[in-house]
Amino acid sequence: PGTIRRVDYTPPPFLIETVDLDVVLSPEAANVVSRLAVRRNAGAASKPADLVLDGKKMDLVSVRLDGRPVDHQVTPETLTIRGVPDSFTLEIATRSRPQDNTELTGLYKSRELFCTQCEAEGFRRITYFLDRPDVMARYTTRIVADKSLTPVLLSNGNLIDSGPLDGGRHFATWEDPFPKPSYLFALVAGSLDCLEDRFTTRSGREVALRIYVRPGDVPRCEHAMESLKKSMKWDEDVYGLEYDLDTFMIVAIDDFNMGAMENKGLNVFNSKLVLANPETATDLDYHSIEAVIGHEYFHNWTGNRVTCRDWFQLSLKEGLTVLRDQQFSADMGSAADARIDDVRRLRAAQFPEDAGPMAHPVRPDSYIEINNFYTATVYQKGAEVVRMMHTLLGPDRFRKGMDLYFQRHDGQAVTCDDFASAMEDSSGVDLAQFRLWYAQAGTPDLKVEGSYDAAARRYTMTVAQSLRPTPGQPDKKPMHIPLSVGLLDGAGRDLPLKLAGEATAGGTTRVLDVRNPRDVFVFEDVPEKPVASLLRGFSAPVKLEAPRSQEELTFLMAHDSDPFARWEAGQQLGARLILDLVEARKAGKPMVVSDLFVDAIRRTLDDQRLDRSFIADAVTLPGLAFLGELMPSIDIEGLWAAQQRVRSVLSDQLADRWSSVYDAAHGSGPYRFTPEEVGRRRLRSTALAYLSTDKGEAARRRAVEYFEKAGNMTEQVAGLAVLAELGSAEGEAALASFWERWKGEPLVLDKWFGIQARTPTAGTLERVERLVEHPSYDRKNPNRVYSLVGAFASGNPVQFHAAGGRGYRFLADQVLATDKLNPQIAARLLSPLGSWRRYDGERQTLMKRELTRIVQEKGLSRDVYEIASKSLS
Ligand code: BAL
Ligand code: ZN
Repeated sequence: PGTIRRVDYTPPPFLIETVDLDVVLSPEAANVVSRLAVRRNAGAASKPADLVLDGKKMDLVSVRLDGRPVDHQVTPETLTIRGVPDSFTLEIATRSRPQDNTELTGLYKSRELFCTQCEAEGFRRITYFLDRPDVMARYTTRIVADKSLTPVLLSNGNLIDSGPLDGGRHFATWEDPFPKPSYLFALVAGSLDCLEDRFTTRSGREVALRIYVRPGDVPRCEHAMESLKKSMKWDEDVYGLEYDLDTFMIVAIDDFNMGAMENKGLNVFNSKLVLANPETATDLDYHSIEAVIGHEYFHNWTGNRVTCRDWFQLSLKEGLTVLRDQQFSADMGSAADARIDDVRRLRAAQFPEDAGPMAHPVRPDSYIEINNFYTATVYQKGAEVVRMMHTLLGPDRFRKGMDLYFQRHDGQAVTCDDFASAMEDSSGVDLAQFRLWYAQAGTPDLKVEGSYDAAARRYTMTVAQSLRPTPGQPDKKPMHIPLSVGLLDGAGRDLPLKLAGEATAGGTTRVLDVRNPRDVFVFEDVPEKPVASLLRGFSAPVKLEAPRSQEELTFLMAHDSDPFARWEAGQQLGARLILDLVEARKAGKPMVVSDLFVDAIRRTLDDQRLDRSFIADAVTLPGLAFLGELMPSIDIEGLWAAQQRVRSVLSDQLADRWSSVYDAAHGSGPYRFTPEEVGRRRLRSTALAYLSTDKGEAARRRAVEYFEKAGNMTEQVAGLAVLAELGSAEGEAALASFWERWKGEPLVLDKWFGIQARTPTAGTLERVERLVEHPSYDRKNPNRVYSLVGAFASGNPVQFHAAGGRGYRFLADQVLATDKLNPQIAARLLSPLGSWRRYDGERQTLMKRELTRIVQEKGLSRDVYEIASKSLS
């Protein structure tokens, strides 16, 4: 398969002004007639005689130019119209079979529902088109279908006509007044119920809000609707951005490759990100629904009104929109928890990606299959890049930059550079060096050292940066890194900060501009030797190394005024301890957990000033993915043994604390999704997990009681996970009763599969192998595949990497089987095998063997081929 390169971009030779679609749906086929108003693009470099359209996996029925037959040629991926004039109308009729489309891209069926997914290149499976984001057209869509089988007919924009037709059929015509790229086209048709509400924008537009779901699911849409209204209000308040159509629709679909999709006026969602009630959804589900409803809604401006010139610019809309959804979540709940969450996610998924064979810049330089670039780098690191601009400019100038961006580019398809220019031009801040964040892959290493000169009352901070080579980028330039810092006095108070050359001190947190391989910052009038608080708020996506004693970290854990840095000090302390234990274990020495660490956790649990959510974050040990990144070669067995050892010591030595926390965090009354209640449940579940570490009789009884008395899904799955890990008869009984109760609820059943797949104890792989054969396992349903195979390979490193390589073989088998149905999902499942270089020699051999087996498979998709071959190279 060929490689597409960013530098080869050229403007489209033709533009399409309007698209009139006639879509006739029946159980046998979808017949589409598309009328395109085409003209040459005056801005194009060349003037080709022929028009080449994209298209695949459908039958061409007819093609006419200005009403007449025309010379044309079809290949598996193109339709070429020979000798076209400067301006013309093209009418193309095609036919496809949505019911056979298991790739879930283009037009397909999810159960009895017709739906579409066009990003990135799905529209070309519906009709022949210039399927690229810089071709923006106005769409009118007429849908015809059987009225009783398919009562609801939806597309983008406003409904302008509808009515009955002969033969029991009916039609609906939708018109979207905003020019859009084809990837934002959507169509949904089927039997759906609807929750309806209204929102009045601040300029007085009355917007009808509709959430469509399968019959019977309307009562589970309240939270999604509330989240939507909050998102609409928030975007007006924070960014001055209003909604622009008379209706905003969301449809929940059971079979969906992504989380959700921001189609203009008609968002299509994975049902797990819409449906919620306390009995079936967890706090995490509630939170994700709010965040993703926000994310897709915010795309209306950052993505839809201003879109991407080409797919290399994907982070233009995704990085920015993730930042916006992160800001929204921070404003809706606890900002500290939200930030800790962002960083955890970044470290667990993006840092390993940046250190692996698929490492790519936030704005990639090349791809074989664009669907493989909907990555943590483009999304999460992309958000960090925009956040750093926010940090460098400050909130007011950042907002001015956003205003200028919309003023300049509304209705256009633009680049990441255009975004940076708007920020630069509105603020006067030079972002020339900063733009390297878009171009260079890899996570920078930052080494920070401090020294205090008592006589001169001066504190000197030396910062050294480096960036390792990544595939295709052997040499790197120094980056512009905003490093947010503070200095604490002996009582733990923030000192006022005055940098050398400044007349007076200003503020207690400063953002240092790190720009060189080595930078020195001098703070003056420092009255005593301070403790430095570094990378406050995680001001840059870097790996920080600073020689700080355990005492200093414990001090920061207790006193830092920046909640992120406070949490981070505990994580660093925990990580250092666990890594030391891994070394001790390797050397055959006992794994001794320092009292200092136990005391620090005890103090955190006793600290009355902290909210429960923060305490739960702070007493949760660093995850295995994060820890693995800190090792030259990942010793997964050692990490697991060391982490378990620390857990067990904390469990024993703080048993009274866990018990009292567990008892005190007992809830009453109906479920409420508030920060306080979420924090209470989290802390209680965390305490339960610590209390269950010894697997004793009392622990088992407590866990059973917690599970059985759970008044909501959050507590039920927390209890089930603990019981599953305990194993024993209680674990099996809980799994069986959970199954019995929830076998009719697919989204809850996903949790049942997921908990079993993530259980880190021996025997899990055998269980997962059995579950693949379970009557409820469905390889065609992405949620189910992720909940079992994805959860095992990506969420259970201990068992996936168990000696012998059986986990690797299992994954490769599943990837190959899934690839025949849905290449996008298969490619995503595959990524854990790409980390083979990070493991010992024996595991390397075993992982490479499976990758090689995959690459050699006949008929492999482009998606899987790209990941597997790049992983091996
Ligand atoms: N655009 C694909 C789904 C999302 O990021 O919103
Ligand atoms: Zn997005």
